[in-house]
Amino acid sequence: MLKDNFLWGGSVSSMQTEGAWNIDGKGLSNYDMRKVKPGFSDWKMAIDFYHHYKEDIHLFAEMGFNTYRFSISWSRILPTGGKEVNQQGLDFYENVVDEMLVKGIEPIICMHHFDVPYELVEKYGGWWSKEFVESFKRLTTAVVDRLGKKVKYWFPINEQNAIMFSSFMFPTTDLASDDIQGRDKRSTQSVHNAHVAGAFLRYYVKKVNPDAQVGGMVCYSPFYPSDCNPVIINKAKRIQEMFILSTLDVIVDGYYSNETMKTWQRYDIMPEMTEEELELIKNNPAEFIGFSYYCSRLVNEKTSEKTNPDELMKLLTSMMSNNMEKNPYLKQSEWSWTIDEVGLRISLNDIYRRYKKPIIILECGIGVDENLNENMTVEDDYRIDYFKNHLKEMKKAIEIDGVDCFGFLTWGPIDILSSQGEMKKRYGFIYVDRGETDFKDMKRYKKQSFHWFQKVIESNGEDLE
Ligand code: BGP
Repeated sequence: MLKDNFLWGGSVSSMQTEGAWNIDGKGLSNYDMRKVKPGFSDWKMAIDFYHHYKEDIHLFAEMGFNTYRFSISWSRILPTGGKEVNQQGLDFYENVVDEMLVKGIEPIICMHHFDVPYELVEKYGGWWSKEFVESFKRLTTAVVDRLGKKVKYWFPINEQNAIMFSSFMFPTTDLASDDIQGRDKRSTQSVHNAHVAGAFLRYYVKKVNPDAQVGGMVCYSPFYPSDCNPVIINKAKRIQEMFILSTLDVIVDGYYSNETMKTWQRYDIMPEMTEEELELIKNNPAEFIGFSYYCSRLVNEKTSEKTNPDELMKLLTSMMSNNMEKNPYLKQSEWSWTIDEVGLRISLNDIYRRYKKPIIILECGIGVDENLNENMTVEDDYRIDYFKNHLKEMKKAIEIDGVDCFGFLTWGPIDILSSQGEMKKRYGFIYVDRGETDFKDMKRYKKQSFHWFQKVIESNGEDLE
C-alpha cells in the first residue's frame, strides 16, 4: 500500500506552458530569442497557461491531483536578470499558488527550468558566470519572500545534472568549436555554480519557512552494459557516476566525491571554488530527492570511456538519436526513447540505497503524436498501458524493496510544447487543440487516460486496471 498522503500530480516548466511572453512586465528570455526550427513552434504562446490557469487547475483537481510542480520564468520576475523586480510576475505566481491551494493541490516550485533572462545570456554567456549565481539569488529572494510561507516543497534547478551541458545550452561565439577543454571548463564551472545556487535556495527557503521542504533534482536513467564483459560493466558504472551521481552526491552529501575530483583533475578542468561556497554547499544539503525518468540507455564496446562533459554530451546525443544500438528487450516510443518500466524500479533502488533519502518521481511519461477523434477525445490506451506498467514497478520498489518514495508526477499532464518546441509530441491526459504554428482556439479536451488516472488516484494506486 502507498502512504495515505502519497502525492499524485504532474510537472511542467514555465516556457513550455505559460505563453504571455511579452506582457505584464516580463522581460525577454533565451527561449523567446531561440531560433525556431522549420516545422516547429516558437515559445511565445505555448499553451497560454498564463490566461488559462484557473481552467487548467480546475481540470487537475477534477483528476484528483494533490500536487503540481511548475517552474518560475526568471525573466517574468527579473526582466533583465538585474535588480529590478517585476511585481506583476510575482502576482501571477501568487494567484496560481492560491488557486491550487483552494483546490487542495500542494504546489511544488522549481526555481529554474532552463529559461533565463536574455540580457543575462547576452552579457555573461551562461551558468559558468558567477553573475548567473548572483541573479539566481535575487530571483530566489524575490520569489521566496513572496511565496515562502505558502509553498511547502521547493527545488532549485530542474535536472541539475543537465547543467553540465551548459556550454551547449548557452553557446557563445567566442568559444572555438574545437576547444574541448575550454568547453569542459565552462561545464565544470557551471556545475559548481549551480551547486552554489542550489544551496543558496535551500538556505533561504528554510530561513523564511523552517517547515518547508527543500530538495534536489536530476534526470535519471540506468546505463545498462550491453553484455557481461566486465570492461563494459565498469564503463557503464563510471558513466552513471559522472553523468548523474556526481551531481546528486553534492546535492545530498554536501561535497564532491573523490571520483569527481579525480576526473576533473585528470582532464585539468577543475572549476574555481571558494571556501565560502563550499561551506554553503556543505551546510545546505537536500532533504529529499526528485528525479525525472523516461528511459534507460545502453553502453557497449563502442561507447567511449571518456567521462569529461564534452564526451558525455556526445554520448547523450548519440543515445537519443536513432543510430544507436537498440536494446533488443525493449520497445521504443515514436521518438526512439526506450520504454522500460523495470528501469524505473532499478532507478528508485539505485537512488534510495545510495542516499537513503525520501524520493519523489517528478517526471515520467510518453510523448505521442495524436489527434482528437470525432468524439472530441483521444483513445490513448498506449498511455494507460505505459503508466500502468510504470506504476506497477514503482509499487514493487516501494512495497517489496522498501524504497521510501512519496509521490508520482507525470510529465506534461496537459499537452505542452516539447523541449525542442514541438506541439505534436504530446504527453498529456488533457488534449490542447493547437498545432505547431496554428494556435486554433487552444481548447482543452479530456483524453481517455484522464478518466483512468482519476481512478488510479482515487484508489491511491490500488486500482490500476
Ligand atoms: C525533460 C525536461 C522537460 C521535458 C521532458 C520531455 O528532460 O525536464 O523540460 O521536456 O524532458 O522531453 P521532450 O519534451 O523532449 O519529450
